[in-house]
Amino acid sequence: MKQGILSILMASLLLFVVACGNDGSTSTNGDDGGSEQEQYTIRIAGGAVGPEHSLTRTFHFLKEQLEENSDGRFQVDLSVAGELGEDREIIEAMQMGEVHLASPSPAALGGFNKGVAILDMPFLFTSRDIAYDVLDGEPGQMILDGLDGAGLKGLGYFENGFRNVTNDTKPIESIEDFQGLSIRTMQNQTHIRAWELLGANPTPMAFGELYTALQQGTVDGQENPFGLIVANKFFEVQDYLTVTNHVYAPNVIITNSSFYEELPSDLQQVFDEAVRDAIEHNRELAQQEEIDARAELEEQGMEVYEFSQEDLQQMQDITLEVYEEFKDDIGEEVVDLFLEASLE
Ligand code: TK8
Repeated sequence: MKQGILSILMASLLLFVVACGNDGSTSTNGDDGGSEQEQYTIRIAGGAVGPEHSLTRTFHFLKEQLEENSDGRFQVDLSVAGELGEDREIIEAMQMGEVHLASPSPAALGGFNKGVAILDMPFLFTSRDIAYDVLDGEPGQMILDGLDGAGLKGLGYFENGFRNVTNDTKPIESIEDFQGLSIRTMQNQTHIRAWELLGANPTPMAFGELYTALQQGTVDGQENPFGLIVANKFFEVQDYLTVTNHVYAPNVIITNSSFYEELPSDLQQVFDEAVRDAIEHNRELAQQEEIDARAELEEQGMEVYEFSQEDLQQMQDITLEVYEEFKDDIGEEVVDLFLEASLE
């Protein structure tokens, strides 16, 4: 008799526990409109830029901000070591709703909005103050708005930094030294063309392939901000660094627009504020990283050369041709707006 009562009690307890576990508190991304206690998973994805790079550290900061400021209603998963591939694969995953926040380089977004290519143009921004004013102002917002048609929502800009040239063949001390060097570029036509005009042999490839390509001598050199050169240990396979600051590179922060639109308004506000705080934090990290990384590259034994003002002016004059050649492709209104704003 007792055994029978015990079995009934255990079965009832099990049913009660199962019932509690199905009260709708499972996390969702707002597919059903979401009640106020609904939880939302945010997957942040990033390419393999290195665990200590300012962008990776910014994603960890953003995770903290989103989870803390939403009282846990946002649950953030980080895939920021290239687990989901490089920028292009990440953007595709976002369009499929599998990624909810990322900050690819403009080159990877060029297929969704031609105007984005203006952000990677040579010598567009000659200082951070100008870059921040333009990116955070009307010109930058125009580019973000241009992403709407691709199911993406542009949120703002993180900093990749000023790009500089490394190679393992010879010191690059003037423009003439670019002649015949095979330089890896991002996969965008404006960079390929700029390096052709400078007399180099541009080789576009994904960032994740770059270290091996440098190690195997597939390319002689590459160009990236000091922080990425250090975080990916390119100094192990590159002997010479030339400071040109030829491009100020931003990363474009994006979310999946339907994910964002389905958030309750209070969580949209938490989301927006967290991104704004992350931008400020990122720029502080990136500025300090540039100083620390350049010192690190010298400590690692790289020979560092700086172009003279005359060489920099010559490099800028030569690459100005890219603006003419791509003005129609990028959009005359965009090019003119950015050029006017960056000269103010
Ligand atoms: C990192 C890249 C990198 C970019 C490049 O995923 O490809 O050289 O500068 O930031 O997007």
